Amino acid sequence: KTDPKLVSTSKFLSLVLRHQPEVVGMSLDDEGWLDIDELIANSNKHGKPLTIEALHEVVATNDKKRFALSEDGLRIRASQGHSVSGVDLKLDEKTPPDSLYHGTIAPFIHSIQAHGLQKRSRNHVHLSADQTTAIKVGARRGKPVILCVAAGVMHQDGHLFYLSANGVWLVDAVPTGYLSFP
Ligand code: HQG
Repeated sequence: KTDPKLVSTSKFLSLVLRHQPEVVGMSLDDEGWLDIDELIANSNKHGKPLTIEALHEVVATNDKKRFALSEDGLRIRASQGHSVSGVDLKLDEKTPPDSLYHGTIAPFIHSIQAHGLQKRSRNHVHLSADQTTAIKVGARRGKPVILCVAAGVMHQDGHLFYLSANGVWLVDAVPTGYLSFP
């Protein structure tokens, strides 16, 4: 159902817009944007064929709506998932639902119990609004284990929550006291 060419374009855009814009000789601006014309020119220059049509098709059809265009349609960015430091998406903080979920795998549980959820290589810890999504996130790594986060209480205690344009909840960390383990 998913066209392999679009998947490969999506993976390439994830690499450039979240992790390594330097592979096409570019750097993200403070809010994570790249100019689309420059991105296409630089990608082609670096041997990564990218067309405006493929880019727009990925933005429109991507299963997780990973990428967003600026209002004027001239720039593109990833909606979440960055590891590039210094990117501030300027999301408004938002009151989360009482419970959010995090999908992980059993080998990480001991460390998560000790240290809470940490952002590791990314700029935020990613939380899901529903368990089905969390199961998919965990299943990327193995047999999923779903943790419940007491997000409402955590928010009342002063922790800031952000909701990405594609519906992923982002926090700086989840201390272990707010986690329930299965
Ligand atoms: C784990 C995908 C040990 C954490 C998904 C996770 C998501 C710890 C891994 C997005 C830990 C980090 C993000 C601790 C956290 N000790 N392990 N103290 N704290 N971990 O990929 O949430 O398809 O950075 O459980 O759908 O798995 O890329 O985060 O397993 O939205 O668009 O460390 O990536 O989206 O892994 O996934 P990640 P994630 P995309």
